[in-house]
Amino acid sequence: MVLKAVCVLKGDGETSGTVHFTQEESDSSPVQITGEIKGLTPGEHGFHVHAFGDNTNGCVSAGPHFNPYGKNHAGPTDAERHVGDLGNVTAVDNVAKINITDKVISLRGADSIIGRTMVIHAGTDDLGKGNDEESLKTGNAGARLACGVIGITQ
Ligand SMILES: [Cu+2]
Ligand SMILES: [Zn+2]
Repeated sequence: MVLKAVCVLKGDGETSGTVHFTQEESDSSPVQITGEIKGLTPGEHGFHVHAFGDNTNGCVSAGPHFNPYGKNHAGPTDAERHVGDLGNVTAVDNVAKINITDKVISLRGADSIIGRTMVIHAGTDDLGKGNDEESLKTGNAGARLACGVIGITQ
């Protein structure tokens, strides 16, 4: 069965959006991610799955990047990365249109992102290439503008 999930991102400011996830039958099928985030400054913004589906204290409660295998932070195409590392999305005229296919995240099994939090950041993710300690943890992507818990939909 095809599995679908959705995430509504909200924050303290003007940034908001909706992201849809679709995965075919098998656990190892890639996940198609589509959607739109508005209220962004033009340019690249870090976009990750964070570990916890907890927004009790806003996006901070989502914790670090989803990293079940204790890896360093990197970009989505790197062999070693956090499961949650989806890289950057690019805003044009304050809107980022999202169309990503990712082979590492899943909607099922150990790498499932269901019940975790999607975060959009104020700054650009350096994809682990920033030559400092923080680059290997967060990509120096800066403040969390908006976030939302990823849930199953029909
Ligand atoms: Cu993040
Ligand atoms: Zn990461």
